[in-house]
Amino acid sequence: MDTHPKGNKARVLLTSVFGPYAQDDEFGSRSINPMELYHNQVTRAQGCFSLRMFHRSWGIMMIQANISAPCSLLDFPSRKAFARELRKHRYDIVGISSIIVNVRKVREMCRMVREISPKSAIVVGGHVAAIPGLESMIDADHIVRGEGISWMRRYLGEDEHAPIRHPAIVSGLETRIMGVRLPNRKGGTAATIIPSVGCPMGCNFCTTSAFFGGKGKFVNFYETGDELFEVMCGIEAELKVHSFFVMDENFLLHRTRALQLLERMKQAGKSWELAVFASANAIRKYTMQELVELGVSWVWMGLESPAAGYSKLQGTDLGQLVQELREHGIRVQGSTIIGLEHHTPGNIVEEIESAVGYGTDFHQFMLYTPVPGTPLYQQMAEERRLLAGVDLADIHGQFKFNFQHRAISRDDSKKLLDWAFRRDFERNGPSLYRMCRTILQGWRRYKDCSDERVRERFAREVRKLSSAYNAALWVMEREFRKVNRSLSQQIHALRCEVEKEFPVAARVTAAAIGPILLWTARREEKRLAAGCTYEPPMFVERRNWVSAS
Ligand code: B12
Ligand code: SF4
Repeated sequence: MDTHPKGNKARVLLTSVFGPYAQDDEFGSRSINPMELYHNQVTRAQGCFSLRMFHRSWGIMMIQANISAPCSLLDFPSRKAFARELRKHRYDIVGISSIIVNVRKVREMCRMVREISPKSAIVVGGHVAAIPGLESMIDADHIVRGEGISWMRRYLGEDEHAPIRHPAIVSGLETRIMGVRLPNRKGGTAATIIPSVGCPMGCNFCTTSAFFGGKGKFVNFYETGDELFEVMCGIEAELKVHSFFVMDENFLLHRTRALQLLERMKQAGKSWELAVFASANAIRKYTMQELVELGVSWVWMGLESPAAGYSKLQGTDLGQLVQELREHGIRVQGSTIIGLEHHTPGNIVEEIESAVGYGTDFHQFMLYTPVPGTPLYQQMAEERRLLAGVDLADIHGQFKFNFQHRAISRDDSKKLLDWAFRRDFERNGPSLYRMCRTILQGWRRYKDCSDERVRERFAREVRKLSSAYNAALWVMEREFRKVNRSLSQQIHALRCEVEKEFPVAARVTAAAIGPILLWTARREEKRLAAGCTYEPPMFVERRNWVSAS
C-alpha cells in the first residue's frame, strides 16, 4: 500500500454506516438488529425490563485518536447527514467502518462518495473486510483486514509503532429500562477501555479471533498492567468514573498484566469496578479474592455447551463457577450456542434447560453460525453445507441458520433460539432482579472486608439497590404475580431482605418511586407492543481540525 500523497496533511472522514438500524429496509437494516447490545442479543425477550442502551463505534474512535491528520468522525449518521458532510468539507480520505451485516450500506456509501466527492480515496475497514471477494461487491480503494490504527498511520506516513493514545469513551449511551431514560450524568456510566483486539483461543466460530490473526494471535494495545493503569487513571480523571467496561475478548487470560494492574490499584487505593469478558479457563486462573480485589463486578463468559469440547471450558463445572461468582457479588453474563454439531431435536431442549438452570444474571443465546472469515465458515464451505441465497444481512446468529445442520432445520433454529430467550426470562425473571440478588450477596459478604477499596465498591453498588432498584423490585413483584406466582414470591423475598438491610431508604423509595415506575413500565410495554424502536443519536467529532481550516 502506498502512502497517501498528502501524508498526514490529508483530511480524513471516519464514519460508521448510516441508520436507521432497527427497521427492515433495502440496505440490510433489520428490526431484530437494533444498535443496542442487550436488547439485540441478551434481554430481548424481557419486554419493558430489557436493558436498553447504545454503544459508540469504538474502532473509528480509536483510529481518530491515534492519527495526527485533521479528522472528522461521524457516528450513526443518516444518509442525508453523510451526504451533507461530504459536500461541506473536501475530504481526501473517507474511511468507512462496518461489520458484515451492513455490507449493503457500505456499498451505498462508496457510491455516494464517488458521486459527491470523487477525489476522495475510500478506505473500508472493520469486520466487513472478512467477506471473501468484497473487492468486487463495493467500489473502494482500500479494504483493510485486521487492526486499523497501524494501517491508517502507515497510510498517512506516520509512525505505526507510536504508543496508542486511548480516547475517553463513555461506554453506554441513553440507557433506558422500564420506560425510564436514565440521566446522562457525568461519571454515571462506565468508561470503555480497549486493551487489545482479537483472542488467541481461536474457537472455530469466533469472528473476532479470526479477524485479528486466529489461534495464538491477537494485538495488544497495552502490554503491561502499568500502562493500563496509567490509561485508566487518565480516563478516571477525565470522565469522573469508577467503573470500566473492559473491551478485551479475554481480559483475564493475560494474568501477568491483570495482576500488575491489581498491584497498582492497591498501591493507589483505587476502588474500581471492572466489567470483563473472560473464558472459564481464564477465570479459573484466579482466586475469588483476586477477582474481587481487581474489582471484577461483571463477567461475560462463553458457556457454549459443555458437550462441545471447547478447550476453554475443559475441567470446569460451569454451574458451580457461575454460582460461586454470584456469591461473591460478580454478575455473570452467560453465552450459550444453539445448533452445535452434536445438537439434535432430542437433546437441544435439555441443553437449553441446563444452560438456563445456571441462573446467570444475563444470558445471551446465539445460533452456531459460520461467519465469513472464520475457520468454521471455511469448513462448512468445504463440506458444501452453506445454504445458498442467505442474505449477508441475516448472517449474525440471531435469526436462522445459514448452514445445513445435520439434525435441526433452518426454521426450527429460529424457534429454538426464540424459545431459549423466553425460557430464560420465564424461569429466572428479569435480569435486573437477578442482578439485585447478586449485588446483595456481594455486599453482605464484603461490607466488612478489611480492604477499604473493596468495601467502598460494594457500598457504591448497594446504594442503587437500597433505592431505585428496590422500587424496581416492587414493580417486578407486582407484574409477575399474574404470570409466574413463584417468581413473584422470590422477588418479594428478595425485597424483604433488602428492606431488612436498609429499612428506611429501601421502604421509602419503594413506596415513593414504585408506583411511578409501575406506570412508566406499563406505558413502555404498550409502546413496545405498538412497535416502538429506538435509534442512537448522531455524533460529529473533529480532531486536529483547526489546522485544517
Ligand atoms: C460494541 C459492539 C457492538 C455495538 C455497536 C457498536 C457500533 N457502534 O457499531 C452493538 C452492541 C450495538 C452491536 C451490535 C451488533 N453487533 Co456487534 N460488536 C461489538 C463488539 C462487542 C465491540 C466492537 C469494538 O468496538 N471492538 C473494539 C474495536 C477497537 O475493534 P474493531 O471495531 O474491530 O475495530 C478495529 C478494526 O476492525 C479496524 N477498523 C474498524 N473500523 C475501521 C474503519 C477503517 C476505515 C479502518 C481502516 C479500520 C477499521 O480498526 C480497529 C482498530 O484495530 C464486537 C466484538 C469485538 N470484540 O470486537 C461485536 C461485533 C462487531 N458485533 C457483531 C455483530 C454480529 C453484531 C450484531 C449483528 C448483533 C448480533 N446479532 O450478533 C449487531 C448489529 C447492529 C447493527 N444494526 O449494525 C460481530 C460482527 C461479526 C462480523 N464478522 O461482522 C462482532 C465481531 C461480535 C462477534 N464476535 O460476533 N455490536
Ligand atoms: S474464547 Fe471467546 S473470544 Fe476467544 S476465541 Fe473463543 S469465543 Fe472467541
